[in-house]
Amino acid sequence: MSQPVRYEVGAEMAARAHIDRAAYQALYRRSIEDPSGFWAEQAQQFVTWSRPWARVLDWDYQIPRIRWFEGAKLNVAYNCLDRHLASRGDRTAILWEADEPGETRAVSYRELFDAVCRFANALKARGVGKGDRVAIYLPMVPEAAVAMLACARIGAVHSVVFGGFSPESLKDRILDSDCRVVVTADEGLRGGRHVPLKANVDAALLACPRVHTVFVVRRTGRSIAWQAGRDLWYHETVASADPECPPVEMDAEDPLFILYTSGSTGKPKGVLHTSGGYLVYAAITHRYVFDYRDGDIYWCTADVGWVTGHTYCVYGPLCNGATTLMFEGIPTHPNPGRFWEVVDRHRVNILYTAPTAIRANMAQGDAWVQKSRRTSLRILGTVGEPINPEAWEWYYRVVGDRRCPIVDTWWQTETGGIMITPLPAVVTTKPGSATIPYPGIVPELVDAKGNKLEVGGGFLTIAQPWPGMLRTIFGDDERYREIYWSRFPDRYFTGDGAKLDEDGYWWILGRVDDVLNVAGHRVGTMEVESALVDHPAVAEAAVVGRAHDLKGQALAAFVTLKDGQNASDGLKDDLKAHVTQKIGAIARPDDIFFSADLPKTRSGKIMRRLLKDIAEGRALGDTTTLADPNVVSRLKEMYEARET
Ligand code: 7RM
Repeated sequence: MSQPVRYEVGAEMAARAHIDRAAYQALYRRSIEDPSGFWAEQAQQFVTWSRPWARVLDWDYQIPRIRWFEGAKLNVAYNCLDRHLASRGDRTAILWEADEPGETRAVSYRELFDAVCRFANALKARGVGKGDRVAIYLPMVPEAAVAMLACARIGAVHSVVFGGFSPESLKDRILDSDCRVVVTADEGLRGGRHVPLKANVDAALLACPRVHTVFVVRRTGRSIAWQAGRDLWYHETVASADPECPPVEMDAEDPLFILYTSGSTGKPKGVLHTSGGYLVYAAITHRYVFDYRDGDIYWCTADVGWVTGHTYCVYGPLCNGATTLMFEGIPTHPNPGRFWEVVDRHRVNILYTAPTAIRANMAQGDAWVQKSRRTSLRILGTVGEPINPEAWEWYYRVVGDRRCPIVDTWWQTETGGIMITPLPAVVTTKPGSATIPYPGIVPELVDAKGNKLEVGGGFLTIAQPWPGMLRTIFGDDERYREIYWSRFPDRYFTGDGAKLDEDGYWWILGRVDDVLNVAGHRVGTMEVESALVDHPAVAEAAVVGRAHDLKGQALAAFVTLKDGQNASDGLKDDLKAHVTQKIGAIARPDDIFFSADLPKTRSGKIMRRLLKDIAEGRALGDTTTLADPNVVSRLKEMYEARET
């Protein structure tokens, strides 16, 4: 194979960055030889603690139980707000760009502090205290950050639910973590379309009798249903709330948030993160991976409903006193030049986005990018799925004008922050590779038996604990142990396959479990299958991913109907709408294919691997274990003859 293209670190970058090559090598070595010393130093430097820790790390992977900075006390909101007031109270904390171009709001650290204190008091007035869970179902508006930080201030645990999820998904998440309070908006606004958030909450709450309070942010002002006693306007509550709210002193290991993510069963997992370790990890990675410099305008395009929005729109940047740009809209509204217009309008220095957005922009042609100047840009980042080298090159050449290093950052909801990534002044990049581990991170490649491999393909595991790691799955310690710690003893299993090349560079290949990555979002095949079989016409369903130019993966569903049901295009649309209604539009199948039989093993297991071969138009793999090998060859013929 020919050597992949490489991009060397630029001279200017090497001369000015926080961490250069020599510093990285020293830091990485130290982090491995003396992890406790290394992490203690990072924790000291980036976070203000009200009481020091007795022990840096207490790790027992038999249980498994991981405790970082044991005995230490802090408050996350204090770290993101109060301590910045004296030095940068008037600096913009959140720079908001609305869905409508040019409609902007700059919220200073002082204003954000004031809003957080008031809203924290409003939560307290409704009985919310330390350890209580609060659901946040908001669009990309500054109030989302206010609500998260208000929870952190009083020790409540937030569970942000992406605004694109259906009432049913919202209901499941509210019930799973027993949230009693919900924060939402009248509507969301995305690409000019109104999203009925409050109506969705109303529908979800029909099945959540313990929710007693709904705070409603007024975003569009359209009329909504109102339940007196339960529903409260956010703006009215905040205006009349007491502005004094001392931060609650929290233990380093007290929970900060729960965030639901897809796994290989039908039920999403409530990934639990705690306070001290998560904040340290969010802050250090934000500073060094993006080479964040004081005064930079930093823009992460992720929604706060995903972990990237938590760590790199809110906690990392605010802990570092940065200006974080929050964008409500979408890349194509009102035209495909929107991202670049926003970059120029706000003089963005650091842009962090996803391969799916890069490919969508690329598909519109270079002219939309070239209308803008982009001279402010210094660093470009990507996250969410493997980036194909063509999209990487385009991002580098057209968006960054060959001036800006690209950081391709691999991480997960579970890891809390970036794990494998180039540092912009350290690593020669190879398009498509997430390159090397962040200091303190020890990724190891193993084969199916758990033997460590030095090079080649295998499973990606992490051999040492790190402060940002998840602590459990909310309410289900056993599932946590089973999913992450049982497959390979003594290691965290990521669920990803990867390749390690001769230079020690990591190439992430994608999930090895039944989790798909659609446009950078995790979707469990089982979740979609459960939604399909929930439809009265469906007997059985199998969902697989197939390659898709823009979204990375698309969902293909093979469906067997109940006796007496007729396959029709109308039913296909109906099933797609059903999945959208059950889970949300991100899980809507692209293809639905009706089939009288599905390929199964003799023990009755559906062989999704073969369905994937069919959906991707490949030759069929091994069919010898099938109960009836004819089923699959017939299916393949019919699939290929289908009308699309
Ligand atoms: C941050 C986030 C996690 C899964 C992960 C991978 C895939 C993420 C990259 C990537 C290749 C990357 N959290 N993934 N980043 N694959 N290169 N730079 O996305 O929990 O929603 O998804 O996403 O499969 O396991 S997530």
